[in-house]
Parts: sequence; structure tokens; C-alpha cells
Amino acid sequence: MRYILYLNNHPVYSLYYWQWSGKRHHYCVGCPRVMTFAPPQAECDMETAGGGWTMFQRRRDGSVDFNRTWQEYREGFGSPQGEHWLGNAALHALTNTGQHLLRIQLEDWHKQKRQATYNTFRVATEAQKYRLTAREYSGDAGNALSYSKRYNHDGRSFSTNDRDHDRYTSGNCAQYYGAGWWFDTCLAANLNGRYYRGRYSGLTNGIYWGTWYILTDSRSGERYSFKSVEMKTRPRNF
Ligand SMILES: [Ca+2]
Repeated sequence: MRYILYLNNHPVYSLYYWQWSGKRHHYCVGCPRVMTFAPPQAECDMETAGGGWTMFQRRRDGSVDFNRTWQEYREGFGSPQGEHWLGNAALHALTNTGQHLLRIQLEDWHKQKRQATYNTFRVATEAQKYRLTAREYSGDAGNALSYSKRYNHDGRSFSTNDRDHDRYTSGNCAQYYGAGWWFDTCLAANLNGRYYRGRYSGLTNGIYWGTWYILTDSRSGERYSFKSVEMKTRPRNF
């Protein structure tokens, strides 16, 4: 398998491939090609850690609502040039053959950046509820996807406000936190949470990564949400 990059004379290098009818179809943003179906488009990060990353999630200004249905998370939403979720169907197609990496980049409101890389990344089929595999962590943001026995996103199914596949028996985490995610009982991380400008109070429903900014200021009760997030993937042997 080879991962092919199509470069435009455009600051957005973009590529996408899609396994369909036994063939691998390649696309790039702006290519004047006749499509047999509407392809999802993705931005490609050619700068970070050797490049070749297909961006599948981005948050940076709160312009896109991430409280969406199962179907919307499956098909994707937002714009590849702005805030978006590429789509769970695309994530499965991108990761179901070969070995893939996951890279998560976080930035707080004081220009501090940290990252988490997973050397094994896979999103299962829709029949398997887009179950997440994210293992072999390295980085400086901490491994919030495998936090503890009850807060372990690795191996969990995807849930949305209209599909409860979590391990919390008294309700739907996705509905409670207003985000589609691989919830457990419920969370140690949620990068699809609500966009807040830094600190907020009440339910931990912001953009959350529990191993960097731990929950709450004990005196004010305030919590912390991130300024920007990027989630991207590439083949391990890129
Ligand atoms: Ca539940």
C-alpha cells in the first residue's frame, strides 16, 4: 500500500483516498475530476514531524457545533479549511488496512503546545460502532485516552447524542456532554466538547484532555478548555 500525496499550488496540500468497490480512489482538493459520489476532503499537514498527516479533526474558534448525530459524525461536518470532523466512515477507510499513527496537538490560551502520539490507531467499522484503537502512547500531553479502568477511551465504541454505546449505564454520555466521542463512563478526554474561551464553570463539557489540565481549580470550581486542537493520522511507514 502506498499513500499518495497530491500537491496543489495552494497552501492547503490535500489528499484523500477511499476504498470503494475494491479499488482505492485518490482525490485532492481542487482537482477537476468527475466523482461518482461526493468525496470527503481532508487537509494534509506537510510540516509536522515529517509530514504526511491527514487532518481529521480541528477546533480553533468555536465556529462549528460538535453536538451532532450519528449520521453527521459518520459523514463528517464542517470545512477542511476550518473546524471540522472528517467523518467516522472516512476514518475507518483511512485506518483499516496497514498500520497507522494518531497525533493529537493541543494549544492552551497561553500559547503552550503539547502533543500526544499513538503508534497504533484504528477506527473499526460502523457495525462495530466505530470502536477506537489508540495504543503505544508517546508525547508530552499525557495519555488521556488510557487514563484508568473506568476512564479508558481505547477500545470504546463511538457514541453520539442519538446513539448510546458508552459504558455509563444511567444515561448517554454523548448527550450529557453534548459531543460525539468514544465515551467510557464517561471521560478522561473529549476533544469534541463545547468550545469555551479558556476557563468555564459547571459540567466538564469543554474541550478536555485530563492528563494535561486536570479538572478543576478547587477554590473557584473553574475548569479549563483548550484554544485549539488538531487530530491527524498517517501510515506508520510513511
Ligand atoms: Ca449509556
